[in-house]
Amino acid sequence: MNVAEKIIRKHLAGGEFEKGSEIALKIDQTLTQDATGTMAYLQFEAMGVPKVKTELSVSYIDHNTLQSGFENADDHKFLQTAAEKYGVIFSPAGNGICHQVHLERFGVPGKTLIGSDSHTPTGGGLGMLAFGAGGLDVACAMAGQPFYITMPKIVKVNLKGKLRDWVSAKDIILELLRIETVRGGRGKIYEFAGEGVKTLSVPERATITNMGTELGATTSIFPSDEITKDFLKRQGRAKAWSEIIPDADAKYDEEMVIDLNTLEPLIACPHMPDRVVKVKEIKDVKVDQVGIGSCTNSSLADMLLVAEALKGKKINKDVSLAVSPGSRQVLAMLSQNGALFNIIESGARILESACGPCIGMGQAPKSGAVSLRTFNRNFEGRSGTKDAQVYLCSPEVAVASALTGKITDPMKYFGRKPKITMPDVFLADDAQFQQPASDGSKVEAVKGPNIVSLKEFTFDLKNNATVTLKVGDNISTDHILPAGAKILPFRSNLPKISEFTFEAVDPAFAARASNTSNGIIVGGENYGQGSSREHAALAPRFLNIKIVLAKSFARIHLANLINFGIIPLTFDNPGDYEFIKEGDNLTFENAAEILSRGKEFLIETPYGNQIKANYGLTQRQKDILLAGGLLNWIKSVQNEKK
Ligand code: MIC
Ligand code: SF4
Repeated sequence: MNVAEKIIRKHLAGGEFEKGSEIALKIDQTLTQDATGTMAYLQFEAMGVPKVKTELSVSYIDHNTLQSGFENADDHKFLQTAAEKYGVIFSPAGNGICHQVHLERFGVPGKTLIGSDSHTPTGGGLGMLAFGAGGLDVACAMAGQPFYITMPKIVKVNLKGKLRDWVSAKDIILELLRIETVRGGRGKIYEFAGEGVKTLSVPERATITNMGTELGATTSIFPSDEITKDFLKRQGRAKAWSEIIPDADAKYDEEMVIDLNTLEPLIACPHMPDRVVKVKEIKDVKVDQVGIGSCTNSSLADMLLVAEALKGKKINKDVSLAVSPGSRQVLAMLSQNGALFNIIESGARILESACGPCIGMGQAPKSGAVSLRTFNRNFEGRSGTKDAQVYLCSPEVAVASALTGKITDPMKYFGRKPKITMPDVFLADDAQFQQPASDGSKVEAVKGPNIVSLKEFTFDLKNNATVTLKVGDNISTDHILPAGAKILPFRSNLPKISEFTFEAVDPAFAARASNTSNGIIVGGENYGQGSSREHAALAPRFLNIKIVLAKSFARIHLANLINFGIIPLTFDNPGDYEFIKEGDNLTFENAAEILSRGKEFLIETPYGNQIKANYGLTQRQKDILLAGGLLNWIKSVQNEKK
C-alpha cells in the first residue's frame, strides 16, 4: 500500500475502499480558526454534545486579528470560552497561523485531521492525512461523527534529483499547478515519493501540501521518515513520530515526475494560482509591494533565509515589504538569534504572526499596484484592492524583488545561496495555549452582540425557481463571499454578512435574491473553488438560493452546499449552460419527489427546451438535503435514537 491508503485503511469507518465511492473516516484531530470557528462552535453547541470526542481539538485565532471595532474581539472571547467549555485547546491571537502552529506543536504522523480551513492539508507535510472542510463538518467530527469523502485516486508525484540554489519547495508546487491547473487535482490525493523527498525538510514539504489545495486536490501527503523524526525531535516531540512509508510494491492510480534538478524559480501571474511562468520570462515589471508570510511560507527556515538575504542591505525605496512570521515560535526564535534585526534594518515592516495581508486583513496595496506575495491565492480583489496585480512566488523571489524593486530571478541576482543552519532545539514554549476546563458544564460560552444565533432552514423548494445569477468558470469562494477587513468581522452574523454576497461580481445580487423566493445560481466549471468558508453556502441560502446548477463543483464547497440544504446540480450536457439566462424562470417536477424517488432532474426553460441535470448524491446526502441541512438531519437522527 501507499502512505495514503495505509492511513485511510486504519481510519475507515464506513463505505467501500473503492475509487469514486463515498467513504467515512474516523477523525483523530480537528482544528478551527476564528473566521470559520464561531459558526463551527455554535453548530457544535446546537448538537447538544457536552465535550469534544476527538483525541485533540484546537481553536486558533489567526484570521480576524485586526480589531477596528468590537466584532472580532467579541468572536475571540466567544471562541476562548467555547474552547474552555467543550474541551478544546485555545490558541490566542499572536500565537500564529493555525497551520504553521499545528505543524510545530500538535501534528502527529499517521493521524487524521480535519480543519475548518482549506489549507489544513499542510499537515500532510508531517505525514498526516489532513483535509479542509466546512465548519459544520468539523463540528460533526468534534461530536464524534466520521468525515465523508469520495474515495480519491492516489497520484504518485515522483520527485527526482535535488533543487538548485535559489529554487525552492514553492517552485515544486507552482510547477504542479502549471501542469495540473486549479481544477486538475479534484478527486485526487497527491502523494510525494522518490529520491527528492529526502532532500526536503518538513516545512518545505508543508509548503507543497499546503498549496496542493490550489490544485483542488482532496489532500496531499508526504511519507513520515527520518526527516520527519528529526523535525519532531527538534520540536521536543520525538515521541509523536512513527514511520509511515509506502510499501516497496505500492501501487498508485497515476504517476507523474518532477525533475528538481532542472526546476527554475517560478511565479503565478494575476489572478489565478495556476497562471505560472518562469520568473526569468517576466521582464521589467516594477513592484510596489512584497508580502512574505502566510501559511505557505512563514516557517523559521523561510524567515532565516529572508533575513540572511537582506543582511546589511536596504530594500528599494518604492517597495513596501511586509513580513509576517508564521508563529510566535518563529518570531521569538528570529528575535533570539538576531535575524529579526536584519529584516527590520532592511526597511521591512514586521507584522503580527497571523494571516494578515493574505486574507486582506490590512496591507491592501495601492490602486493598480503590483504585489508579490509568498502566499497561496491571488484571486482578483482578495488583497483588498480590486485592480491590484498579485503574483505568487517563493520567499527567494520575493526578497530579491524587494531589493531591486522589479520582479527578479534570485538565481541571477544573488551569488551562492547562504547556508542556513537550523537550531537543534526549537523554542517550545507552550505557555500561551490555554487548556480546557476539567468540568466544562460550569463554563459559559460568552456571546457578545456580534454573535448572532443560527438560523434554521427547511426544505421548501417545490417546482420552480428563478435564475438569480449566472457566472463563468472557476468562481472562487472569494467571489461568492469576499473576505477582507471590512467583511470578515461579520462571519458570526449571517444576516449582515449576506448583504455582501457576490458583491464584487454583481452588487445588486443580494437585494435581488432576497426578493425572489426560490433562486438558482448557474455556474461554469469548478464552481466554489478556494476556501472552506461555509458562509459561501450559508449566505446564498439565507438569500433564498435553493439550487446551484454548474458544470462542475469544487469538493469542499459541494459539501457545504449540501450541508446547508442547497441542491448541487450539474449539467448532463455542459453545452446546455448556454441556454439559460439570468432572470429565467425554470420549472421541474416537485423537487422533494425527484430527490426522494431518485427521479431524473429535468428542467424546462422558458424557451421550450428541456435540460437534464445530474445529482450524483448518496442516500445520506439526499436525506440531508430533504431535512433542510445537516444540522436538522443530525437532530432528527438523534431524536430517532431516543
Ligand atoms: C482563505 O485562505 O481563503 C481562508 C480565509 O483561510 C479560508 C477560510 C475562511 O474563509 O475563513 C480557507 O482557506 O478555507
Ligand atoms: Fe490564513 Fe492565508 Fe493561510 Fe488562509 S491561506 S489560512 S488566510 S494564511
